[in-house]
This record gives sequence, structure tokens and C-alpha cells, in this order.
Amino acid sequence: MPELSLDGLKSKATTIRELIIRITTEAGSGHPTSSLSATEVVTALYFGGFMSYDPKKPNDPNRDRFILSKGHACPVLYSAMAEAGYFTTDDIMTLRKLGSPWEGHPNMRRLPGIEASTGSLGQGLSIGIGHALAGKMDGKDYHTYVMMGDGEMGEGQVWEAIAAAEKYKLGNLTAIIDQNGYQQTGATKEVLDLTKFQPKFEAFGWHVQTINGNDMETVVAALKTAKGVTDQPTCIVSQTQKGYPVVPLLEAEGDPNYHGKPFSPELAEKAIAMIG
Ligand SMILES: Cc1ncc(C[n+]2csc(CCOP(=O)(O)OP(=O)(O)O)c2C)c(N)n1
Ligand SMILES: [Mg+2]
Repeated sequence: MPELSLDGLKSKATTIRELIIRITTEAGSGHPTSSLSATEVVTALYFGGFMSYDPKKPNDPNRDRFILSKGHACPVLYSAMAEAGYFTTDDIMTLRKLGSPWEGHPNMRRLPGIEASTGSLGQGLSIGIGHALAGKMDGKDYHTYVMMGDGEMGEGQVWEAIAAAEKYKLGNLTAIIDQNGYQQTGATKEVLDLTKFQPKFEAFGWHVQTINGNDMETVVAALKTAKGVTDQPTCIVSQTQKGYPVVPLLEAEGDPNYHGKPFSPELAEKAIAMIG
């Protein structure tokens, strides 16, 4: 369980962002912008001392769990896990290639350390509740984290799960909403405006924090607070920018959402220069 300093975490996030761009550009498909918005949170979870894990023992019953419910953002997960030692950066360069286990959505049957096969949006929180409930029943003190997208929050199953987590008082469960303002077909506010998440979760009996999810210091502080809440489930509404920090390049391309589009080799080089 590495615990990097703030500067170490920022530098790790930069490395992970470069990998996200390189592997999706090499694949010629995938979701770089959905991955870039979530990079601070995923980096802090794996490298900020929050998640207890051992890449050599991916099935350790005491490990903390991270479920990427917005599975299409798996480039950020694969990149963080490669940095953590679950597999290599050469491995993840095979992203989305025929036969590669680094599929376009995480497949728990093919890769170590993947807690749930996701991609069909709306299911990850329910799976996370299963882990959290099992942990309580087994008397284990692991923590379960689930990341969802703001567009994903339109799925009805998510709201059933939110109610169930409160019923079972799952203080060992943290939901993170990557509120990057966009989903597949446009701005989340315009598609289905559920975007004021804090009062909704509070009404369901959750502890809630709304933060700037692209600021590493703030992310670390919020994850610390979440870990300290043990009698109710907690939610972090992580307000981010889709494609952060290369949004100006995407705007210049005429598409700030850039959903499900890899960067061309030229755009990738510009983006990596901007990140560095
Ligand atoms: C059940 C389901 N419906 C539709 C899709 C297609 N889809 C893939 S990504 C996406 C948008 C998700 O938006 P959001 O949750 O905000 O994630 P972001 O990419 O913005 O991080 C959609 C609709 C899906 N994967 N699953
Ligand atoms: Mg979104």
C-alpha cells in the first residue's frame, strides 16, 4: 500500500495521464477524456495510502476494493494498476487489441485485481454493496470504493443501491461520482438534470462531500474524511473537467466532451506536452 507525498501523487497522476493517452491513441479507440477527469481520485486511492492491496495477492480476502462502475474509463484503472505492479505498461499497450485481456471495459475473469466486470452502466454500486455487506457479515474491516459517472447516475438501479446502502448502514462503503459535466450525448444537465447530487444523497441518509476532484490536495483530504465516517455510507461528489487538463485542446478541436474518441497521434503529443 504505497503512500506517496502530495508532490509524489501529482507526479504519479501525470504519469498515469500520459499512459491513458498513449494506450488509447495506440488502440485507436477508447475513452481518454472520461479517464482523464478521474485521474486524481484513482491515483490517490492506489497511491495515497487509502487502499490496502498487494498485486501479488489480488484475491486476499482483506484487501480494499475499488470498483470502476463507469467501466469505459478503464484506461485510468489499467494505467494506475500497471504503475502499482499488477501488470506492465507494455501489457496495457495492447488495450482493445484482438485477444488482449485489457479489453475496452474491465473483465474480472481475465485480469487480476479487477473487482467487477463493468461497462453496462448502473451496476457497480450494487456490486459494491455486496462487498461491503459481506465485509460486515464476515467481521472484516476492508473498505469498498465505487466510482460512477454523472451520466451513469441516470440509471434507476443506482438509486435502489443508494437506498439499500443506507438501510444496511454501510460505513465501509464510499461512492465517488466523477461529475465531469458530460455524458455520451452531451451535457449531463441537458440530458437528465440530476446534477445537484449532495442534497439527494443527504436525503437518502448518506454523508456527502462536494469537492474539486482535479485538485489532488482536496481529493486526499476528502478521502481521509470519508474513511473516518464509519456509521453511514459516504459519497464524494468529485467535480471535475472531462479531459482535464487538456480541455483547451479539445475546445480547439470543437468538441470539449470528446466522448469515446482517442486522440490522433498529433493531438496526443500536444496533450502530453501540456500535461508534462
Ligand atoms: C447501460 C448502459 N447504457 C448506455 C451505455 C453507453 N455509454 C457508454 S459511456 C456513456 C456515457 C456515460 O457518461 P458518464 O457516466 O457521465 O461518464 P463519463 O464518460 O462522462 O465519465 C454511455 C451512455 C452503457 N455503457 N451502459
Ligand atoms: Mg460524465
